[in-house]
Amino acid sequence: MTFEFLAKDPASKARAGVLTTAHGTIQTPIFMPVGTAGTVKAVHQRELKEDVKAQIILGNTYHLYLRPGLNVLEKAGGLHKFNGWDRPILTDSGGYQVFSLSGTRKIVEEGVKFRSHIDGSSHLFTPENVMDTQRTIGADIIMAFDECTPYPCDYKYAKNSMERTHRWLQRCIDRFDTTDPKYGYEQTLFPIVQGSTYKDLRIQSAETIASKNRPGNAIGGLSVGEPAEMMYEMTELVCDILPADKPRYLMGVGTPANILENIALGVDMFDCVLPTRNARNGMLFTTQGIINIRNERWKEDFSPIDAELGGYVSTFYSKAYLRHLMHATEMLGAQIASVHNLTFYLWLVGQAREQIMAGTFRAWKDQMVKKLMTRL
Ligand code: PRF
Repeated sequence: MTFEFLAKDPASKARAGVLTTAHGTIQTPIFMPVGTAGTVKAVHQRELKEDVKAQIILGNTYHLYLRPGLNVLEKAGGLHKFNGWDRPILTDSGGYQVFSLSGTRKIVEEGVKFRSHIDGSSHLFTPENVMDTQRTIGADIIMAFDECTPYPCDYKYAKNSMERTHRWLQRCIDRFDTTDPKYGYEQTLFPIVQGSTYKDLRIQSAETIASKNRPGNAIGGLSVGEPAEMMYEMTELVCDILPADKPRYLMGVGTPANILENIALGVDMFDCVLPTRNARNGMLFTTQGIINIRNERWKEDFSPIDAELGGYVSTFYSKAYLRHLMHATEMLGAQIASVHNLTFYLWLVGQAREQIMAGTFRAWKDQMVKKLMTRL
């Protein structure tokens, strides 16, 4: 994997680049739609390519390991072959889902013992077997096995957890570097910075992660309930330490405003369930601001969902029709809303990239943040 640095905004720390993987290139900054169980919920692959213009999607180790399971994925020839997505894929390690989803779990030095949220069966994730699992899934970018601390988190717990995450990282690296890809193309391992909201821990973690000298780095443990200003403070601190010539991925972030603010601090890659999850509840992100399509206000509004955004679903379908579908709990409602929100997110990072290339990002960002977070 290579990262070509193309431009830096003069008035912020925003950067534009190109990431090249075995399944194609990614123009950064980028948003990656979340496809937890090998599918971006309610959006099929052709729409992802042609309407959303997604360049890379996420998969999840925890979900894919439990269902359909490694035997099926291996027989399919990996996730790309299984789900028909031939562009880049990134898999999260399960180091987050195991904490947020599984019922009972126990952290030991060896790894995490947990029960499946599907059938209650017992499992153990270790740094080693999580690397092996991600080799079997076959994602282009795979993530280290970490612990995402909750917020708030006391200092002592955050420190112990971070130190364990660092020990786990070394075990991930040792395993990854002594195993081969299963399907003949290169995979890349990203380590993850932790350290909760403590500056000294974040500095220590960023320095440790930077010293591993991997082709890309991630920032975890943020957007877990802390105030946005605190997240930005941590992101800036960490970005200033992580190498400038490698991509930086901020995990699980966020709102359109969060994304623009973090781009301004030097982040290149984002993922979040927000555009798809909120779409299913009727919350739409548009070029004019945020709307709840279920509101009475849109009952007889036959204008396009978002004429300025363009794209097929956002211009073809009206607000009134989408409102009706949502109220009738028709599946098409969730589909249209999901494609729309993802199209908006990809449009937003594409605009950010153009503004960075033109050297005008900072001023554009400041006015966009206000506009996008207006509730209509
Ligand atoms: N670690 C991993 N995945 C994650 C996170 C993390 O800290 C977050 C935090 N926002 C989202 N997804 N492995």
